[in-house]
Amino acid sequence: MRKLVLMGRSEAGKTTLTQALKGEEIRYYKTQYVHNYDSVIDTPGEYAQSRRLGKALALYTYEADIVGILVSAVEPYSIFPPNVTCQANRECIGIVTKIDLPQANIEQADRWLEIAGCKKIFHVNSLEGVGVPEILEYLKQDPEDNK
Ligand SMILES: Nc1nc2c(ncn2[C@@H]2O[C@H](COP(=O)(O)OP(=O)(O)O)[C@@H](O)[C@H]2O)c(=O)[nH]1
Ligand SMILES: [Mg+2]
Repeated sequence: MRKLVLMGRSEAGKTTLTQALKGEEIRYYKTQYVHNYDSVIDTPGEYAQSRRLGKALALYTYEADIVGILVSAVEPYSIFPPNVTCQANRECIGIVTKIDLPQANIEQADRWLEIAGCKKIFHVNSLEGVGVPEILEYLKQDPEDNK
């Protein structure tokens, strides 16, 4: 199973998705430090939101096989600059969270992730587990198969 590191602003849904991917009971807690689970690395949103901590985040990229860039479907703007994925020397995937909310704008979130440089984008509702099996399946794939 390939290792996934999740990045995104606070409240984007990183911790909830981590719990869903790991099959844990969903419970809210503020992420104060980096949680390193078996195959998912959860990070605090502050890391993605500040330039200085962004460098720290780059280090976690080295520990992972895939970088998951999270944008919730209800975010008012994107924190990811165009082509930011070039800065990671790992494969990057986009993940749109909170697709279940009535005010969700999934197309907008897709567009932001495409601009950030994501080629593959998943849609999830972590509370109900929608879209979670697809991500797990993707992590299980052997990258050699895609060559
Ligand atoms: N409706 C809905 N709420 C979600 C979803 N994912 C996360 N949330 C909620 O969004 C809030 C922030 O989630 P959290 O995982 O802590 O975000 P983090 O700061 O990125 O780790 C919590 O209240 C979650 O219950 C989702 O897919 N759908
Ligand atoms: Mg968190």
